[in-house]
Amino acid sequence: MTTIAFPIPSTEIIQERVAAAVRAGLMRRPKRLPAWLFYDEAGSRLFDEITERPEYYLTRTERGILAQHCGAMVGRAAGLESASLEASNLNSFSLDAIGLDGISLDRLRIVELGAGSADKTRLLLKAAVAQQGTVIYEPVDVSLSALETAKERIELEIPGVNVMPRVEDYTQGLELDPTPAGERRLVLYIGSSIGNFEPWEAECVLARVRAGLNPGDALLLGVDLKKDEATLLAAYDDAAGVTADFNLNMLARLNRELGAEFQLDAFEHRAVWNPDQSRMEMHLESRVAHRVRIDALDEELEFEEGERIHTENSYKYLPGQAEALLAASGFEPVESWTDEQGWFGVHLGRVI
Ligand code: AVI
Repeated sequence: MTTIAFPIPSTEIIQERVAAAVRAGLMRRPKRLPAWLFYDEAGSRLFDEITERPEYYLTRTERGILAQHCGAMVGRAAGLESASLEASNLNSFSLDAIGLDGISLDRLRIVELGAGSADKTRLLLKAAVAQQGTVIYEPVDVSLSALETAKERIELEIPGVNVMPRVEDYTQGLELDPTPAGERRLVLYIGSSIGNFEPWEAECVLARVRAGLNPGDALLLGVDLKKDEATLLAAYDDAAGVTADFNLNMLARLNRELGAEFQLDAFEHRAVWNPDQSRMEMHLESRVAHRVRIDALDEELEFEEGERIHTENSYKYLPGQAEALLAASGFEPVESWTDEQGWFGVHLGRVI
């Protein structure tokens, strides 16, 4: 596999980062831990399971929007004007069927932030293949194994896709090769991961991505939208308890990697809607007053009964906020798509 690799931290450095994050987050009040700690191997598997839970509407809603509009999305990203789109009554990946003779589109190269695990990415890749015959797909991820799996699966499933993985931490920006004349990049940042950043961080991440792109390139951004509280609470506290396991896995990870002695049943998963900040929050709440030793830090932590560790924020955007975020980070908002209920938004922005 040809993989473009940038210096990725070794296991020791990752463990030092985990230790530093725990020292900074748990030796203060209120206690908190960063959400990136969720995604070790077990946590990534649990997250995949969450996306299949009936209460977790995000994945299937975004998939529905992409299924309906992927042809329009790749067409617009390649330079098709909305007027031509309307005239063609374009949907799905039926570009080849609508007679685009005479309309010259640039070739697209598709970059994805995070190794696209799912059928959501496939929809866009298939639409690009239908539009231009073949497509180069550059998934960007810090995990080489996630990229290897993505390459094997996608090349097998979709003839015409050439996967060129990049091992890189996209939150620090992108170092992409120059594209030939007549080719543009479409960067996918779907799945609503942008919602896990604080608003100012989200703007920094997108601005860094923007800095690695050229005029005419585009970004497709998926954001979860604000909706009724009951729907949100259920999505982050599913009846089968998968989200609870995902949250508690953070403590299990600290047991594995730092020799911590967390008793998982001493903590309870809490999902909370914060209306002032328009975000879902996840916490781990101590059921009893107790102490926990962390070997690697040579520290003993004290928990009061009911004391919480804040583990995640998931921002739910208001109408217009995603477009404002795109504009603030250097993209011109081009078009937005949503579902019938207005639960999720997919937004296309272009580098100007
Ligand atoms: C990855 N991210 C978009 C998920 C979310 O909904 O914020 C993570 C997650 N947390 C709990 N369930 C899923």
